[in-house]
Amino acid sequence: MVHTTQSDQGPTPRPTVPLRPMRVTAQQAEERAETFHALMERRRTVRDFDPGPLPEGVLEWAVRTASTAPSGAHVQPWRFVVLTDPARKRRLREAAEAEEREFYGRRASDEWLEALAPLGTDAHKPFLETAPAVIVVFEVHKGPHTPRPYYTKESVGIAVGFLLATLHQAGLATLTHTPSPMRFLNEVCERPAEERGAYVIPVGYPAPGAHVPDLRRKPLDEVMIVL
Ligand code: IYR
Repeated sequence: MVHTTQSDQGPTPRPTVPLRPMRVTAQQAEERAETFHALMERRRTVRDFDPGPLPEGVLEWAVRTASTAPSGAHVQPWRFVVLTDPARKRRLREAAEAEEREFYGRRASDEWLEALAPLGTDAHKPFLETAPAVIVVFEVHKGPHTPRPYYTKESVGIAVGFLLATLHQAGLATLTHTPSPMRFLNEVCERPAEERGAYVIPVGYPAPGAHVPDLRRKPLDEVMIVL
């Protein structure tokens, strides 16, 4: 049954449906939070991919899950373009590397390059071809057939968080790559002007023996302030 909520002078009533609350005991709540943390704690950004294929259906589930993210005015201002064709991935790599050569050679400040040094990144982006799939995430801005979004960056960022978490728990590795500027992504992905590339995310199994930077996560008492 569809209900409506109405206050005295509030806005026009809208149809509502009963919430299906997730009921867990206090003990289960902590256990589940801790278990999820143990899973997420093992997520790492990976730059060395095994070219082997992805299990069927996982990308679809991951995009469905990403698309459950909250968004400003529920506009859902995201598109996830999946590239698997080698020729297309090559075009993506070539265009991204052209921008990255500019970035590392000219645009980046010394301060920025210094901050990146521990990650060992440079203008070479072989993973854009090695990874069996690359998901290019677009923000959808106002256009002839699309409404004006609100909090676009926040909404798409949250959706990408859901995407990365889902792929990780499915055993797949990802890299959150952000070539800049990203206009070339419209052409490579055949998307209209109102869509703007925001993330390039290679997805695959990590290459056997893959290494990652020796990083530490900040301790809780540094990132959480309880008042
Ligand atoms: N987009 C460049 C540079 C880069 C920037 C940041 I901030 C990083 O955390 C990593 C890389 C690149 O992808 O190499």
